[in-house]
Amino acid sequence: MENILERLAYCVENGKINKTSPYPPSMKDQDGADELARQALDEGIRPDEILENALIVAMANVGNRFSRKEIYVPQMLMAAKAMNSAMAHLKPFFQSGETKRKGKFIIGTVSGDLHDIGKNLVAMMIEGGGWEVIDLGVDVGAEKFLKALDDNPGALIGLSALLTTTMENMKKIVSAVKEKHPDSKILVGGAPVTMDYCSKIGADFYSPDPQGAVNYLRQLAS
Ligand code: B1M
Repeated sequence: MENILERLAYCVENGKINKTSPYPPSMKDQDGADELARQALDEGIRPDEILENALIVAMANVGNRFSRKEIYVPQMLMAAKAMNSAMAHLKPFFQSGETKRKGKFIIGTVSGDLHDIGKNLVAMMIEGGGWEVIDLGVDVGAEKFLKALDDNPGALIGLSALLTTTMENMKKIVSAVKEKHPDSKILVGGAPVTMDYCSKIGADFYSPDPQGAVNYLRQLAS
């Protein structure tokens, strides 16, 4: 019989939120990520073990399948919802400091830009990768990023831009952050962004998809 962490990982990967959620139809009336995460904690499994051995594994599979175009945005969003329902049980342990995370990641969509679907996917994958995510939302300018960095020294930064017109603001934010914190690491992404543009504006890394972002952070943390 599969152990509880394997079952939890399966629920997250397949977007099964809780017992009453109808998706996916093949798992109707079965426990979902919500119930299984609670049960795993009740069985005495540590929150960091649940994160490492169920949620991170599941989200890495989701990310890789998405990169290979085997699944699409709707499946990824369902996986995100399932992960969030499990994370709701784990968060109090991480927030109390009882369980450590890999580090902090500040993310936002740059000023002038209201697109947040891709940014939210990246945030969710990075959270699933074991990081604390500080999501500043959309239309975020340099000052807000700098304030968040002051409040969370050493945090990594992620910028998302979907409009060619707002890519210029990405450049302004990178310059402002690098001027004040030359050692900071900035990851950029979004449909019009390229590796070439990333190098041109002095950011540290570009990823076309959430999994690339997770891999970059993992490599920095190791
Ligand atoms: Co807008 N929009 N939109 N829009 N919109 C686009 C981006 C556009 C390409 C549509 C088009 O004309 N074909 C076009 C941009 C053209 C350009 O600049 N080249 C456009 C435009 C012009 C506009 C408006 C100006 C329209 C108008 O009002 N005249 C306006 C701008 C508003 C503003 O931001 N100030 C606008 C508004 C909107 C809505 C509000 C209606 C809505 C956004 C809703 C929301 O986000 N909450 C919207 C939408 C939905 C889109 C499209 C249809 C879909 C974008 C999306 O969510 N894609 C888009 C056309 C399209 O892409 N087909 C379009 C799915 C998402 C998962 O992908 O965000 O690329 P994406 O994220 C990917 C990767 O890029 C990467 O990972 C994600 C998963 O793979 N990634 C990162 C993203 N961020 C990353 C960060 C990283 C790493 C990877 O590290 C930090």
